Amino acid sequence: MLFGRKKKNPIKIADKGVVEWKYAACGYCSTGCSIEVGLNTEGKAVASRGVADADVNRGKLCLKGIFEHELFDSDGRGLEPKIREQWHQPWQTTDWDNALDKVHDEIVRIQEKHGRDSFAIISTGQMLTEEFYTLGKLTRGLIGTNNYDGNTTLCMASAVSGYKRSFGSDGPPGCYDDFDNTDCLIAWGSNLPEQHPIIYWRMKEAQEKRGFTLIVVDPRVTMLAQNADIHLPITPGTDVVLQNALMHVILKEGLEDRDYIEANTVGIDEIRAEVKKYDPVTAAKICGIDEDTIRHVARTLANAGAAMQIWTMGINQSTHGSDGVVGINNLALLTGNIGKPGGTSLSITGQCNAMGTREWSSCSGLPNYRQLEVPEHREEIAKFWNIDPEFFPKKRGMFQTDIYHAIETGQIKGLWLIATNPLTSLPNSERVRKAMEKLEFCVVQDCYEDTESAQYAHVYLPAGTWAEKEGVMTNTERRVNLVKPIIKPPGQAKPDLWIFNRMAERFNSNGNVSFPEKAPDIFLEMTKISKGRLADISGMSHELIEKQRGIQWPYTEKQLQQGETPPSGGKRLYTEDGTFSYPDGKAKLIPLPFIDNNEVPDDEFPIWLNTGRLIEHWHGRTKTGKIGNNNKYSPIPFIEINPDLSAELGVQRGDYVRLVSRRSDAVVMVQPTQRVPLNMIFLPFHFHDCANRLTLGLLDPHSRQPAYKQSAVRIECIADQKEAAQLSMEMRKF
Ligand SMILES: Nc1nc2c(c(=O)[nH]1)N[C@H]1C(S)=C(S)[C@@H](COP(=O)(O)OP(=O)(O)OC[C@H]3O[C@@H](n4cnc5c(=O)[nH]c(N)nc54)[C@H](O)[C@@H]3O)O[C@H]1N2
Ligand SMILES: Nc1nc2c(c(=O)[nH]1)N[C@H]1C(S)=C(S)[C@@H](COP(=O)(O)OP(=O)(O)OC[C@H]3O[C@@H](n4cnc5c(=O)[nH]c(N)nc54)[C@H](O)[C@@H]3O)O[C@H]1N2
Ligand code: SF4
Ligand SMILES: [Mo]
Repeated sequence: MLFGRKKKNPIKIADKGVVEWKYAACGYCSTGCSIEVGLNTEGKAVASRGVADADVNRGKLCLKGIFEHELFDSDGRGLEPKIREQWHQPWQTTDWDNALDKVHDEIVRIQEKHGRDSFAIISTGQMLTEEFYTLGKLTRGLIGTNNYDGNTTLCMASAVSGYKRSFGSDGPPGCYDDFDNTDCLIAWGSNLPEQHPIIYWRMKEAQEKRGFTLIVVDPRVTMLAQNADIHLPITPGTDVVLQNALMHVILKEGLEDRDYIEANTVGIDEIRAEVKKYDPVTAAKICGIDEDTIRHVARTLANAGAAMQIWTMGINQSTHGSDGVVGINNLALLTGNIGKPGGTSLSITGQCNAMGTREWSSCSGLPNYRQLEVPEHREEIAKFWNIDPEFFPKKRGMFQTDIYHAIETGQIKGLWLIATNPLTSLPNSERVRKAMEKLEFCVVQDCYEDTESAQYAHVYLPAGTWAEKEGVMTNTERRVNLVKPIIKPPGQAKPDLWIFNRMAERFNSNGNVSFPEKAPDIFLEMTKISKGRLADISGMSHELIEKQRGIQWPYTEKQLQQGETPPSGGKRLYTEDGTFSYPDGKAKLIPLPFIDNNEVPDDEFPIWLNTGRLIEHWHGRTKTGKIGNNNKYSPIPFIEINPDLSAELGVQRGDYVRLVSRRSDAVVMVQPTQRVPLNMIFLPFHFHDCANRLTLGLLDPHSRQPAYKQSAVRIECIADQKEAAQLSMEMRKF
């Protein structure tokens, strides 16, 4: 009997009539894939493909990258600036000069009346680095508000804070090549196959070649967990307890790397004292992982030739987010796994340029990891920008999450939102809504005009997106890659850089501060102030970056002059003894006492609400909700629910239920699956007026990042399913 095809019909790929391919780095996630977009004879973008000689993705793209060209003419793009006196009035279209003058005048009015810091600016991880740098110069150098932060507080703040506490500076020390060299990988709270599909592919390929042990810590049975040698379905929010218990076993059994600890760290005695309290028997009761497994994992990690740890939002988005990162770093330092091939502590970042904003936006400090708190840093940058150093604040201002509380109290009166959509992405959205209504003035700068947050704006500025602009982005492994302008922004929309430069003219009437117009010139300026810094990019240029399909920092002028081919310079950080960023060159081992301070399920709200993402969608779906081939996989808000729980409730696949938390409620469809335990549901946060109506979002004390992954809800059945379907439709209105 014959199996398979009777006739050999080769798969035919439709000819899209591409006459030219143009280069860019993908604008979705932080993996940093190199893309080529195909244009037809009319100059319309009709196809995307992976770049074969790019080290990151080696020709591959995921579901989002492959349809990325469809973004350019998707629905809802902003085509002209808009203005209105009150947020609830109808919009009037206007010209750029009028819109920008209005924004300038309102910033000046509010600052004069209520003080410099009463106007806040919230940016993003989704612009190009030259844009971040320019916005930073405008905000820190001319506007002068200290309440300037990014949506990265919702995302990477705990990683930044944890790296700074452990190593003295931010900056992920590892790279994807570590997968090819490791003997053991622990993934903490990371759904790599769905959220970073191409990093996953790199990891999987390396694992199949070399067969290292994969350990996954996640309360859900994600696809990564299904592939793991050991899956630790941890009790939500207790990773620090597990980390302390692993350290307990390592130190008790003498498995630590004494030479490494001696040469590179301080604080071993304090760690020893703290982790004594976390014997596996005690820890098991809190974190839900049995004592034998804890011992086995500790031994596997410590005995591996090289062991690496990666993590994402399961760690960062917690009241112990920063501590969880320090815990990972502690484990890496104790076992001598930093700066060596296959031995690292690598934060998998989120947005395409989450790293670029950390390095260059001046959100929490000054360019290239300089700090407002350090007088020499203020002097250096003030001199370079030609401003008075006294104009800089002497310590960082509010985090994004605190800015909203300050709007509630009336301390902040005006807001400029750039490429972020807090109505969908901040926790407790009803509270955010009330804050937005209180603002005297709000300007939204977004490539789509139909975002939830634009409802509360007085001025809307239509921006270009992704490859309608030019500039660089930095990925998870510190690789700087280039985006080239493939197509012009639609209608009157303008690149964000153009918008910042026009705004700068209005604040820079004496012309003292220079604002170069073109991205390559701005990049050149950045290379100059990067010299000798951790993120030294002085050997890079746009041309070289494109030629190499991305270069990892540091890549210095000296390396360039010596003819060293990139990216050899910057694969790993802290490769030599004593090179950590603290003045003594040593990393800190920091004890982590655990205090259970989350919202936890109780009689009234008995179910854990875990929120996160799906492979096909991007955050608030402003982009993927408009692309048929992405949206069709999950057009409706739904929950993953354990089949035993849905049976107990008497609901079936496709039924709608109401979720109720102490904040509010939401209507969602039921999808029974064994991926979640009996006492937990998982709700993707991609839908408007849904997940974040329910979340509490308690803040981490160090990073001010919200605990999106731990809230308590109850599930109510709905008698009228038709009405429920209607309500659920409302949630995908935007
Ligand atoms: N398709 C797609 N890809 C994306 C994005 C997107 O929106 N769509 N967004 C990008 C961005 S900005 C980010 S930040 C990343 C996020 O990437 P990930 O962090 O990988 O994604 P999430 O789904 O937010 O959460 C990851 C996992 O954390 C687990 N988790 C929940 N609570 C805990 C806990 O207490 N402990 C542990 N150990 N784990 C826990 C969840 O069960 C979930 O499986 O993805 C990036 N990539
Ligand atoms: N419940 C829950 N909530 C979460 C999370 C979670 O796991 N659970 N994750 C959090 C995390 S990690 C993140 S990163 C945030 C993301 O939260 P947001 O920052 O709100 O996410 P986006 O929806 O990507 O918003 C980006 C906005 O920028 C616009 N945009 C895109 N490109 C450009 C551009 O080039 N220029 C301009 N001007 N605009 C552009 C988009 O249209 C969109 O409106 O959500 C957070 N919220
Ligand atoms: S893995 Fe990330 S960077 Fe690569 S194509 Fe997909 S969304 Fe883009
Ligand atoms: Mo994120």
